[in-house]
Amino acid sequence: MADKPAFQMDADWLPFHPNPSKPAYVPPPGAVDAHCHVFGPGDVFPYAPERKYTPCDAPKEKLWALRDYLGFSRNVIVQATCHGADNRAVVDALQASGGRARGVATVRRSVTDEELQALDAAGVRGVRFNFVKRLVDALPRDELLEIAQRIKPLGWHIVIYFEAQELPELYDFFTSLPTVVVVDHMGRPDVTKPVDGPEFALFTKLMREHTNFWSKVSCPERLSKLGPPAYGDVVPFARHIVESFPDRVLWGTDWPHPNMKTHMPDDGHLVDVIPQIAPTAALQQKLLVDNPLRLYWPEEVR
Ligand code: 0GY
Repeated sequence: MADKPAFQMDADWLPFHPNPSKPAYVPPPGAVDAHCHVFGPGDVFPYAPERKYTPCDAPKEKLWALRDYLGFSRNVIVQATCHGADNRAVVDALQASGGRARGVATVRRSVTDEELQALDAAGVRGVRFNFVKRLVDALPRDELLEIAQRIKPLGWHIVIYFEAQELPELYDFFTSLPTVVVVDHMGRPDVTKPVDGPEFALFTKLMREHTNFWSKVSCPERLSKLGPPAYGDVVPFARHIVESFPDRVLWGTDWPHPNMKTHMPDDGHLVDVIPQIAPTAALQQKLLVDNPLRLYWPEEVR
């Protein structure tokens, strides 16, 4: 009898690209893919009962192979909602990475100091607060603030994920957070609206007036209406953020691209967008090397 998979990927999901193209763009030495995930494998690291989707397995070995193929040196592995607050898959990957990966975890207020210390020892450097309603049931804000105060002494930061239409309501809460705050995917702008319009202006105001805020200029594949390979409608948004805040931006593949239902990006194409959004070697060095090292490997920065 054939083995039944422990978890069956959602029927409307696409698996990650099996053979991405080799990018024409060559990242600088030491480049960091600062937003990616590992999923399962589900029979070893089960998906969370409260998850809103069941992904394809995307184990660490595949992530290392992609890192090397695309010309990157290191990864920042971000806990995804399908694993809830069970960080074992991320921790396993960090411990197997030989120091070449750091992580962002998800915790609840029930986390103990010993558990936080163990995550830190494994290479976790932040927690993620997710406000995307299709992905999570919202946690009470007092719980998030409590977690923020507990992780601050560790020198960790907070990664926030939200969609642009939610920013007005969340703005004051975000600016009350006591650590560095990294925004996933530029706060998911609606790229059919103007880059100098009021919606994106609120996000740039957040970045300009609160210098503890950083942005990932990632995920053109989620934001674009024009689509691959150039994702040309997302480029002006990302380039504006990179040029305005060159010391507070990060880039990542978002592999294995959870919840992509219409097209699965070719990761080589995503890498080839980098010189469009960071058009000089100096900006690329900050985006891909200097900034992620400052946040995730500060002990290497003099
Ligand atoms: C992403 C995006 C998504 C999912 C998650 O934690 C997650 O489940 O991050 C998404 O569906 O937009 O950042 O990879």
